[in-house]
Amino acid sequence: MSDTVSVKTVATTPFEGQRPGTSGLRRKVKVFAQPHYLENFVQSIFDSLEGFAGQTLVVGGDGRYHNRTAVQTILKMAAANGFGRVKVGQGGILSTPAVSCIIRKHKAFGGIVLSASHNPGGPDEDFGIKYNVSAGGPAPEKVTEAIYARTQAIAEYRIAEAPDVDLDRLGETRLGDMVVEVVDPVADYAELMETLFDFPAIRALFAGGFRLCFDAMHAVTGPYAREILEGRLGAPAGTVINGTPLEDFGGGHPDPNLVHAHDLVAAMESADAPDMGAASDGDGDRNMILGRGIYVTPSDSLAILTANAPLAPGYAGGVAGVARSMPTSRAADRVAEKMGIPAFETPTGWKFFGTLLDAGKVTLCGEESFGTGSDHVREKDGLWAVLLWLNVVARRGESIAAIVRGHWAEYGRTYYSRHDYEGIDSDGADRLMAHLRATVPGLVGQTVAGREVVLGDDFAYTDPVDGSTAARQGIRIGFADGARIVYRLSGTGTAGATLRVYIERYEPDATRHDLDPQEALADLIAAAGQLADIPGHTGRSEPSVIT
Ligand code: VG1
Ligand code: CO
Repeated sequence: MSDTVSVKTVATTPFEGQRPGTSGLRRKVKVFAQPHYLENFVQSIFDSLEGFAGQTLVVGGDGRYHNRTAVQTILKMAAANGFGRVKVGQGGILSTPAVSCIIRKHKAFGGIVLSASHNPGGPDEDFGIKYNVSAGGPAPEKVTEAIYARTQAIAEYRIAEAPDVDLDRLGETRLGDMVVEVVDPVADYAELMETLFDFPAIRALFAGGFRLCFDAMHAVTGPYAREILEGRLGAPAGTVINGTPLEDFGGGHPDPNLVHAHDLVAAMESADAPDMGAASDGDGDRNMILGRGIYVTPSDSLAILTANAPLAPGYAGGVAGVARSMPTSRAADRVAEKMGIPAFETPTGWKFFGTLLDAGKVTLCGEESFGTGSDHVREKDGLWAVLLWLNVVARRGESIAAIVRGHWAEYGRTYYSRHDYEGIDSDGADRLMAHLRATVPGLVGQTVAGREVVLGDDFAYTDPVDGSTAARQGIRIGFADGARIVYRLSGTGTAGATLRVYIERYEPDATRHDLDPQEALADLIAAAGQLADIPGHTGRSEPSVIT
């Protein structure tokens, strides 16, 4: 290290429970702000990696409360640990897909994403940190487990003693021997989007009067959406609402669903509703798509985008395969079957798609939790999904509702809903899962909700590329007619437990494609509650969020 900056080695002791969940380590800000808490985790990341001396690290976050403080700490620790360069987004801001894009484009060693995604932000709310590998995706479990093991043995960390870096001024400065490069958060990402989509066709769509309302929910996608939609594609000013990132997301949950994206839902229900509505989450990797008078479930969105992706220049060569997380509906499988391409079922969390994408086995991936993405990066990507939908609408010349209904008519409709029971008691949640684990295998061959049970297990996964395994990924009940009930506990929450119940059924008959999903699934929903004794284990008779 240069003589102007000295490195301090700080003695520390382990914190309990620094095990990354579905997507990194997420805790209350007050937990992260404790002395040494963030430092221990960051040093544990570095201690678990090899060969990064002189290499580039990408750092950025969704701009939530504590983001800037954490970025400064990470910069000083990266310098003290021997990185050669850090690319950091201006203001400490980078969306999750932009981090992935920048890592790949500039062949960085890896990246650190600061986000608790869809969880609220602010001094009393949530913060998070995640490590991404050189392919641009979330670290696989063998890496996150090594990081966790290190957190349990850590005795010291290294940090440069230096003044804070000016994160608002673009360009290069030095922190000891390390270069800090403050980059435009949007530029590389926007350039990538231009290579994937038919920008002239989308520009013509907007020029012809097509109206979109994009709700950035006061989170990270505001600057990206403004530049790409209103800037490069010529959508009218005001297309992007809630477009300035705020540290507390305006007090809301930056979760793009019908419950939390209320400004968007109000716009879509108004007399003068736009043609399309969309929203993204805290860190910009989720998306919700609405048409006039229609809500596109994320599972349907994956299926429809798989069928239509070749309309976009980036996918004109075809789709190699599609992957979905286990609780995501099987709508995409039906498209894959018809297209003659493979379909994969993985555990929940984008980290499980990485090997399939790297091996070229799949082009598109998706999760029921408003996550869609492709091989262009190694994260799910909210704005990418919006642009692909715009590309499809522009090229087909049909409304979103017509595209969705046409898809159902061709492939059948998969009625789908997720019921979340948030903030329940952890012990009760564990008992509920133990009860299911013990009883569900015995249901096979029995009749439940008028259907024969053909599958009852706790999902275990073997990665078809590298052979790694993951057990206990969720209870599955499968029926002879294709219906399913799935139960799992959230791995992203920071208080108590959250039970997620996923219910689906297939309806091939086009005369029955206009039911309310809650009604269409009513018998399965009732069975799901009884089989798990949800009221008995959670004390709740109703879910807190239905999507
Ligand atoms: C949730 C979703 C999962 C998603 C994860 C991270 O996890 O269900 O599909 O990958 O969030 O998304 P869980 O364990 O709470 O069900 V994000 O947008 O928070 O990075
Ligand atoms: Co997210």
